[in-house]
Amino acid sequence: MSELEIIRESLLNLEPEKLVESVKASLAKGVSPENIIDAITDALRVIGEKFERGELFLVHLVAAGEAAKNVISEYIEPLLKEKGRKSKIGRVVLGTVAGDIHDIGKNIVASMFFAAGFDVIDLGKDVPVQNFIEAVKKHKPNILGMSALLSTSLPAQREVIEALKKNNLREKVKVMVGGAPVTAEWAEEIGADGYAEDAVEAVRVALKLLGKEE
Ligand code: B1M
Repeated sequence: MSELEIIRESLLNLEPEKLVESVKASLAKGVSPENIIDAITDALRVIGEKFERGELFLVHLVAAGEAAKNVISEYIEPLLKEKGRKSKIGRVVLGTVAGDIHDIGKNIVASMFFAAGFDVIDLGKDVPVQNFIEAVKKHKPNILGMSALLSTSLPAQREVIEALKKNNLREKVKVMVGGAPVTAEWAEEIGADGYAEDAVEAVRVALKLLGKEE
């Protein structure tokens, strides 16, 4: 079994200690943090599907989420942040929208933005519409990023964009959206400026929106 398969299996079997060991072993062998994230994301997707089919329960979803979040925040995010922090490029305000407590992907995106040279103001998860607005007023970011993982929380991305318009802030900031159920079509429909499928693409899109492509 390859290193990445062991990572995937440890998470699928809900074995947090084995997951940590396999991530450490993979890093020691030179496997890239990005490939490790992909393996973890894939296992989480499968766990989510099993949960949907009633083959796993909420307790399993919680355990898998915690195991993934712990190993990523302890061993992967520091590496992403270290990776050649570039010169200051802009400021991003980021958060998971109201009603949604999924933050693993949002945290990865935050680390990638940081590594690319952005100042990152992370508002956390379950962020009310008004908090995004206040943060845009206070921090004057170049980019406002919103993550959503639930079909029920997706509309909150639209609500934030509408609130930006009401507060005459829409033209002052580029809006990016992401998260598993988000699509380019959805981003266009709600009037976002950019959408990205993963964290690497998120940085690419942000740089493009600011006219700073590498
Ligand atoms: Co939840 N959950 N969950 N969950 N959970 C999903 C999302 C689900 C798809 C599982 C399923 O049924 N298949 C499903 C949603 C179904 C739907 O709405 N269509 C679901 C459900 C139903 C729920 C609950 C309602 C369950 C319940 O209570 N009955 C509940 C909701 C709680 C709430 O938010 N109010 C819930 C709770 C949880 C846990 C707390 C247990 C845990 C989250 C822990 C945490 O985040 N701290 C959890 C988990 C772990 C998942 C799955 C299994 C994994 C999510 C994840 O972390 N993926 C998930 C299944 C799935 O996603 N397929 C599921 C890995 C992560 C790296 O990917 O977040 O997509 P992702 O981020 C990526 C990209 O999307 C992108 O880049 C990231 C990195 O590459 N990206 C952006 C993300 N944000 C971006 C922003 C950008 C650009 C790109 O620009 C700004």
